[in-house]
Amino acid sequence: MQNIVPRVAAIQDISGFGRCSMTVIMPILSCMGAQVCPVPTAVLSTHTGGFGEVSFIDLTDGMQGFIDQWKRLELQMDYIYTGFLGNEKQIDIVKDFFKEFKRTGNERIVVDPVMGDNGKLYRTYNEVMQEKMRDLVARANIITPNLTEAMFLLKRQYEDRAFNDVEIKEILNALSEMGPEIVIITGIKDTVGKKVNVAYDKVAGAYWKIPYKEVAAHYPGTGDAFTSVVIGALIQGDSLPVAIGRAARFISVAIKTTYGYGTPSKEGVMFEKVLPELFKSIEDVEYSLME
Ligand code: PXL
Repeated sequence: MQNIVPRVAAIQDISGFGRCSMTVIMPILSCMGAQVCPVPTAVLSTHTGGFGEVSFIDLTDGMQGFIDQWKRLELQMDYIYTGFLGNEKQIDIVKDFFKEFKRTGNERIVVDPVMGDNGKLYRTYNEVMQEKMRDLVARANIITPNLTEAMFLLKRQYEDRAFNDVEIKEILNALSEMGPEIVIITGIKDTVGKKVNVAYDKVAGAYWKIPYKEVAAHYPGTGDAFTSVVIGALIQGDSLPVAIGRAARFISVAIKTTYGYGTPSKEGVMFEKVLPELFKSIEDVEYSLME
């Protein structure tokens, strides 16, 4: 780590209501001891998942100015983290951002290829954007797709079924061959009937499986919270499986807390109530090595 307080450049949108992207990432990473340096890609009145017509201010043309001034200031980042990207040009600019701020070689690039869920891509994700996202993923150190996104990146058919260890390892390998040395896939059903997050660390040659309890409700922004906790935990020096285990536990507690109040799921999880989870010991974090 290069900075006394590790820096994370977060290239993300700001949605005024609905708890996703920047409004989730900043508090979580701040709690975990990182300085978040936001590069806002757009400002929206709410996220796009169910609130009707959204007021949308596109900041794509302002992003280059961030790169230019940060370069003049010779700012050094420890992590560069991108998620939901709204158009092709943004992906091009993010690629440029990676090039400019990979200065010492120690910076880690985290790409959460937010493209879809449950076997479907978001409406905005045309063929060109998918191809550009593949190129972005190739430049990342760490990627965190869900199973839907993993399959689209690999140009494979999404299947809603259980996967055995051999199949899981093959998917992880195929994604890491695209470039990233750490691949984390969220939301896979394994053949024992458990929901698991899985990971491959190419340098260590290790495959990990981290179980979690599935909850009936679906809340937006949980992917952003998941990746933020993983980054925060890695910054704190946790191993990869422990970082994923902490992220899974945080999401699970946040969902459990929220579900009980019966609030509309589009309002996201009440993570504000469970931030103290991030300070708890890691002893109950479950994981196993895939042989
Ligand atoms: O959490 C992903 C996300 C980020 N930003 C916006 C979104 C979504 C998911 O729907 O709409 C604006």
